[in-house]
Amino acid sequence: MPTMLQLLPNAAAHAVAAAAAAQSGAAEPSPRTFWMPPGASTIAPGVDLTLEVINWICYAFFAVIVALMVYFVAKYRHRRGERFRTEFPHHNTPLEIGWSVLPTLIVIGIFVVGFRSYLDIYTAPKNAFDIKVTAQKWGWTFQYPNGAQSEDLYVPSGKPVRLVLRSNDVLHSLYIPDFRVKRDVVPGRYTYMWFQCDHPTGLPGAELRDPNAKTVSGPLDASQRHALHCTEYCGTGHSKMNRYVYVLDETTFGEWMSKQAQWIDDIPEEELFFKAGPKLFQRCVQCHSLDGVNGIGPSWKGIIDRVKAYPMVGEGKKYATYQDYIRTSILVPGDYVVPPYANAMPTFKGQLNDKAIDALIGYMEHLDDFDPKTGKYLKAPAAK
Ligand code: HEC
Ligand SMILES: [Cu+2]
Repeated sequence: MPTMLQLLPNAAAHAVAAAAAAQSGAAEPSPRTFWMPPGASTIAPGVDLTLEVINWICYAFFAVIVALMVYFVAKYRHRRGERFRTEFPHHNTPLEIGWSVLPTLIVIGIFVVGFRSYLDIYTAPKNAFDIKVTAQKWGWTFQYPNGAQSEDLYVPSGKPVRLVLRSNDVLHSLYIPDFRVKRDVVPGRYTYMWFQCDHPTGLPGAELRDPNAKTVSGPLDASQRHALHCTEYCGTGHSKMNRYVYVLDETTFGEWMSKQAQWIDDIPEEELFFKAGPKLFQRCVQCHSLDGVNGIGPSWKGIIDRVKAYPMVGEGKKYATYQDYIRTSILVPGDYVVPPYANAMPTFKGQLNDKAIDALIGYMEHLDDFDPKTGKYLKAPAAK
């Protein structure tokens, strides 16, 4: 544990780091301090400086007050045979002005230091790279401009990144301690957060990329990647919302993003329905359920049998097969609007390719194999 004297240089170091970052525009991660994990974003030095300044004001007052208190206790202690030595004091104008003015000045100082980083933190630069974040019991979905999706967060280094946050259910809160950013994720409203990290962490190790891996193990990148947490208790699975942030240099990030957009291409045809199905269903779950409860759209429970019985489905009819009908429902939802629902389904044309649609149809055909509440595959070896 560092002593008070070791802590002293932190404030100076942070001030230097803040100034350097402001000048060069490129910030190396700042080292771990007694209170804070390493600071890896461009705003980290400012946040840390604010904290150090406030802390040191507190240490100083603590020392002065405790020292005076001990001194007075000794000096004015009751001695044997002695009556009160002095009158009770009543009024002291210089003292009273002093203890009003001094704290006011200090608080104004804290405000100035704090407000400057506050402005940095709240206004995203115009050229920021947008990533959509959906919080849901109990996980995160990060969506990139090219349609790629991930469960850990991947960001490009050296440019501002803006996260557009929304929740599918309850209050969550996204916190990346190393970046010194935290924002509530509120159902029914968008919130925003931005940061810039100039220091790439690299891609996770092979184990981490295995989508079936239950645990994240291996020392490959543990020292580099940044932790990401939900910091709003959101139910029993709250702790499952701990993930990682990987910062990639621009080329690697571009490659990663295009590869990620094609994740489904690597899945063999016969494994599609259980490997891709639950993941794709996350795009439908706001409106469709698996358990028979109708929402904005009809539940998928029993959907195949229901659809097969439609009068316009069958050989020689408008839709030759039920697969045809479902495919059209996904690409051109208005082609047939199921009564009594509104034509409220967005088209997934350009977002779901043939393979993804096959995966979804396979999913609907095998609904008995999935948990009707969570949509998770029940036969998966790693399911429990
Ligand atoms: C914003 C809400 C919404 C989302 C998201 C949504 N749907 Fe729908 N869906 C509806 C509504 C409303 C209907 C009924 C009206 C209609 O037929 O267009 C419907 C109908 C359907 C039908 C026809 C069901 C039947 O019983 O005939 C299928 C199939 C379907 N959706 C598939 C999907 C798939 C697959 C996804 C995700 C990739 C999805 N939907 C996402 C709202 C939604
Ligand atoms: Cu949460």
